Parts: sequence; C-alpha cells; structure tokens
Amino acid sequence: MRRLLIAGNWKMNKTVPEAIELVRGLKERLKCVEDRDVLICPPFTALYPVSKELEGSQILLGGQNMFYEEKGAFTGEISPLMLKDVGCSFVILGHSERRHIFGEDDKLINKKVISAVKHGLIPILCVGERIEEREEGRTEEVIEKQVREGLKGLSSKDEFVIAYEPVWAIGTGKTATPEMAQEVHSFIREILKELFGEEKAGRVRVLYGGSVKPENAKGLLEMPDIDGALVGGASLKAESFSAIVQFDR
Ligand code: G2H
Repeated sequence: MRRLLIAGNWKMNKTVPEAIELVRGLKERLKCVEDRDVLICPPFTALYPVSKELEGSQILLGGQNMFYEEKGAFTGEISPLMLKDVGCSFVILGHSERRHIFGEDDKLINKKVISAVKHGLIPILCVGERIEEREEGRTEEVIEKQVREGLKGLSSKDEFVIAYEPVWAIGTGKTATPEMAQEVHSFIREILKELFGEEKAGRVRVLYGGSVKPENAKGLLEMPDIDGALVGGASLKAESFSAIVQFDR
C-alpha cells in the first residue's frame, strides 16, 4: 500500500564531476527499477548538473536543506523556489546534523516544512533521539515532540515523509535492530493517526536512517512500518546504493 522510497543523502560530498560519475552509475544500475521510488539528494552545487543528467530517468532529485523564505537578504541560504527551479521534488529537513551542528530547533524546522509544502516540495522531516535520551528511557517523548512540532500546521491533504534516524546510529556503523526501529516507526504512525486520522497515517512513508548498508537493508525494510531508507555513507557509491535499492522483497 505504501510505495518504498530509498533516498540517498550525499551530505557534503561530491564535486560536480564526481556527482555526474555517480549518477551515471546509478542510472545504469537502476534503469529497470519500477516498483519503488529512488531519490538522490546531492549538495546544492551539484543539483543543476545532476538534474540535467537525470533527464528521462525515474530517479528523483531532492535538496538536503532549505530556508523558508522565497528570496531576499539571507546570505548563504537556498530557497524552495530555487530547489524547484533545478528540478527538486523533495527536501530533507531537520536532519540531526542540522539540529545538532547548526542548532536548528523544532520551530525553525516547522517553518521550513510548511514552506516546502506550500511550494510543492515534499519535505522529509527527520527525527531521532540521542544516545543519552534513549538510555534515560526518553526516546518516545523526544520523537513525539519532534514529530508534533515539526508537522504543526499541516493537514491530512499535505504530502510529507518522516525519516526516523536515531542519532547514535548515524555514520557510526551502529544500526538499530529491525525490531528496535519497528517499535519507533509504529509509535510514529500512532502519532500520525492522532494528528491526521487513520487513513492518512496509513499512507505516510516513514523511512529509517542510520548506517543503512546492503547487509542490513533487507532486515530493516521488511518491517511492517518501515517504508524505505535514508542512506548516507552507502549512497556515495553506485554499487552499494543500488544494492540497497534492489534488495529482494
Ligand atoms: C543518517 C544517514 C543519512 P549514514 O544521517 O541521513 O547517514 O547512513 O551515513 O548513517
């Protein structure tokens, strides 16, 4: 009922020539994929050349962040209009690196989510607990706050995706077990039911992120409430990203 979405978050990696090389490898390997959505999120500098390279391909394009205003005196920022202009249909918002390295809070992230939806971009709202919060038994409290505050103001008609990324599993090689992840994903779906009703909650894709690799993808993606993956490190090579995309269902 929910179409799988496998997204690659390239983070601050790849020059333009490197990005083009990776995209060519992905197009070749993924040309027969039809039953799932594939999304790549290169750095801003590579978006336009990558979008040209993707013409005629089913691979979707997304930004890794954006500011909520359309234009103006906001040095260093990128707007939703600019992302749309270069062919993006998705945008990652509230990634834990934005929250913890750049100090983004739920209020700012919510403004970005609202602006993305208003401009026809599908936001991927990232949520996740830190290791100390998990150890203190506060995982659900933290996730609930991030989900409720991040989605404030949206209605059941709006399209959005959630990515659950436990901070302790990001780039560390530690992955939540499929059961641990499933527990949080099902909790997120309960919150979505309360906010938007059962029908909408059943349609929202909730991705898992945090050291997803070809070796652990199948176990995670077979869980009933895990509808895809947000892949960092393993999305930087065509072999590993396409192996994750093409896992055997
Ligand atoms: C989590 C993930 C992608 P990685 O940040 O968003 O990265 O797969 O390297 O843990």
